Amino acid sequence: MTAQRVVPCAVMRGGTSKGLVFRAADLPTDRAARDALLCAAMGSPDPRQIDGMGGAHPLTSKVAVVGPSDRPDADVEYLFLQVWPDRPVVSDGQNCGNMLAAVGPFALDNGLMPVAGDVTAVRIFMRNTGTVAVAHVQTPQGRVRYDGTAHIDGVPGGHAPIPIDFLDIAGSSCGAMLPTGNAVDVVDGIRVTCIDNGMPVVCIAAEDLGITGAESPADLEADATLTAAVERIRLAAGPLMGLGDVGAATTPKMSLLAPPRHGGAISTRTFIPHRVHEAIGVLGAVSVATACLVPGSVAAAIAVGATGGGTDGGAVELDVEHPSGHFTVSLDVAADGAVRRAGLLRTARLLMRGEVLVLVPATAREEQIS
Ligand code: NQM
Repeated sequence: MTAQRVVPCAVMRGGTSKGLVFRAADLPTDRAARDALLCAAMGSPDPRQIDGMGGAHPLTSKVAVVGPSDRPDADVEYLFLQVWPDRPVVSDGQNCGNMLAAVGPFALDNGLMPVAGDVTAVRIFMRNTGTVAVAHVQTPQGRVRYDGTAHIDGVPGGHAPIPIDFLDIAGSSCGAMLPTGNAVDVVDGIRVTCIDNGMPVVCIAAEDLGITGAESPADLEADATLTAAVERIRLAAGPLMGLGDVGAATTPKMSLLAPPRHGGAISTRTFIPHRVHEAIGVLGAVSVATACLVPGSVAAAIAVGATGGGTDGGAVELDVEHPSGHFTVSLDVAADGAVRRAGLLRTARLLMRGEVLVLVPATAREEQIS
């Protein structure tokens, strides 16, 4: 008989994503044991994740692992893990800027670092990419505040604002911001821009794939010819971007671009990489916004009012349209075109705290926890 294992965790919304947040010390250190536990906790593999906490979509099947950091430039460390709903797979191959928004509040709520005034700056080392983000968490009267009036598209209502700054994230997965060395490559007969400013993304003009770019995520997912073309390009672009065989990977993301329709700089529909995002990933949006500033790129040819690069010290604000609204990214661009800082707004909320129960054989450490 396999007993139910009991593991402390919180359920949190981070930006437009949702998932389980664990203290690193509460999970097995053995990777296979950890992944088995997380699959069981989420109810994977099962497209409906009916026997677990997952929401049957990649955006609601996410895990953040948070622990203290002994790095001089960070207060806490964050490991993002994507649990595939329909496969017994847990991947650390990508970062997630949405679940990142939950990390600061979780660290403060769980005493991983002290509150420091009305707003606490939490320096987060993101283990997936080896880069640092700073999240500014509302902490009046010594406690994390979740309520407020800040709104982000894709989440109903208002919440406490969590401005986040990303520092030096160019090439964080691929080694270079333009991993192929080119602003444009031709892959499977289609012009693309491969870029990594925090997230590997392949930018494609929607019209080059025979669509307008205004289609709904459901309509795009139902278009078998389109999805096959997008996947062919992805599989070919992965090795060119230094990511190797990406057949089983969640990157690169595939962003189909069109002229803005609602006053923004550019319109997007993003495959992540097989489902279509209802909005756009945080670092995905940063990479697309950055592509708009790269002279000669597929994105720059489509974007409206996107200028930057060469304006040393100036912040450029870019409004990335997506299926459920806008995502505004602020980029600090150096004279040589390098992006030094990306800033954006997220919100997060603690939805539930307690313990998750999983049917997996216990490790010695979990025996102690339970
Ligand atoms: O790009 C979805 C999300 C993400 C990732 C995805 C993300 C990011 O919206 O930083 O946030 O692209 O897989 O959570």
